[in-house]
This record gives sequence, structure tokens and C-alpha cells, in this order.
Amino acid sequence: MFQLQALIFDVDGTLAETERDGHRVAFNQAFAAAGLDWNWTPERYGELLAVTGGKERIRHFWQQYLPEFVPPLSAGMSEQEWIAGLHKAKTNYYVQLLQTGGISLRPGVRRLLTEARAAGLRLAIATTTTPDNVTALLEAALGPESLSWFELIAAGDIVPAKKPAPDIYHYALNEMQLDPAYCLAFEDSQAGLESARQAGLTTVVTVNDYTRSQDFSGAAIVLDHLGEPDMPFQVLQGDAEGATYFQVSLADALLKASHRV
Ligand code: XBP
Ligand code: MG
Repeated sequence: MFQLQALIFDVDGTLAETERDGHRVAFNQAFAAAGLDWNWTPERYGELLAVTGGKERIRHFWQQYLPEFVPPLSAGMSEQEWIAGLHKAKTNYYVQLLQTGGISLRPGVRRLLTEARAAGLRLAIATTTTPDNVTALLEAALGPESLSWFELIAAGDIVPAKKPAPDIYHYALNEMQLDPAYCLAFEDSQAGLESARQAGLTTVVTVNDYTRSQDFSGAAIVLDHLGEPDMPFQVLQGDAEGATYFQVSLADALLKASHRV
């Protein structure tokens, strides 16, 4: 019997809508502070999200859209160091933005985490984003004590290859000595789903405006959000077995169903 043991959450787009009004804004602030006339519009940012990781996204933008651009390197500085500096500034702006309460959790996230803790499930985070960003989001949106709810926060450059590579999920499973057959992952994007699936995880997808039209074949279920008792989710793919909001009982049912097929 596949008894559910752990829930593993992506952060950006899954716990909160952080991309358009969070990361994108912080990237633009860092560009302006560095004297660059780069401005990532919401539409352009949607294209750039195909590349996960902020440093990787900056390099991709430069190579793809401004191949003639020459970065203002100081003596002895490598291109990689220049990108890392720009990205560090972006992280600072992003953390400041979170601290002002600019971003709240998606529907059902706080409720599900609370229920899962009460049910004795182990909780973890597996994300591409920088560790400081995760801490700042959890502290601001869930309260400082919420950091201790997660047994592991696996984030950023801790693994060599970012999503859609499965490395971050492999890392989390290994650190927690968990078998993926007993865990459920929560993602919002195709890259995240691929990452979790390659690590052998049954995966729930909650879409957002940037990811809605992506291919979610292989997901256990695709929802518009996790829902609340007074705010039912919409099932976009799969079978919620009559549920209208996501509870541990549905997590359990999805895990068992995924091992039946
Ligand atoms: C999220 C990302 C991140 C953020 C930026 O992907 O791609 O890069 O956009 O974070 P996922 P950093 O939700 O699949 O983990 O700038 O800190 O890299
Ligand atoms: Mg995501």
C-alpha cells in the first residue's frame, strides 16, 4: 500500500504568484540600478521563463535578444561574475519587495500546509530560486515560524542543473531518505512537472497565467489552484474524485491512483 509520507513543494508560481509582480520587477530594478536600459515587460518575461534560474535567464536574454551587448566588466572580472553581481542586486530588490508584503500565498496553500502538518506528513521545498528568496517569502507570507515546518529547503545552485532536470528533487529525496513512491510534488509549470516526474514523483499541477497553456501530460491532476471550502478549484485535467478543494485525503487518493495505472 502506498501510504503518503511527504509533500514537496515548488515555490515560484506554486506557493505564490511571484513571477510577474515579484521577480520580474526586481530584475528590472537591478537593471536600472546598473545603468542598463533593459526592461522586461510581462509578455517578454513570459518568454524568458522558458529558462529557469535568474542568472541563466539574464545570460539567455543577453545572448538571444542583445548579442552585441558588451558588459561593463571591471578589471579581472569575468562575464559570469558580472551576471552574478547583477543577480545579487536583483535578489536584494526581490527580498525587499517580499518584506513589504507585496506577494501573498495562492489559495489553499496555508490551509493544506496546516492540515498536512497536523496529519504528520513531512514537508519540503524543491525550487530553482535562490534560498534567500524562499526564506523571505515564507517569513513574509506565512510567518517566521513557518521555516521550521519544512524539514528541508532545497533551493538554487545547490545542484548543478536546474529544472527541468530532476536534480533538485533527487537531492531532496536523498537528503530526506525518501522513496518517491510515497511522496507528492506540487508544481505550476511544465519544466517543474518534468523535473518532478523524472525523479519518479506523482505530481499535482496548479497552473497560473504564464503556464496555463503548457503541456502537463503525466501530471496526476491539473487544477487552477488548490482551492478553499468557499473557493472551489477547477479541474483542468484528471479526476479530483468529487473534491472541490485540495485536502490531504485527495493527496492520498492521487498517490494511490498513480500507482494503480
Ligand atoms: C522559478 C525560476 C526562478 C525565478 C527566479 O522556477 O525560474 O528562476 O524566476 O529566481 P521554478 P532566481 O518555480 O520551476 O523553481 O532569480 O533566484 O534564480
Ligand atoms: Mg514554479
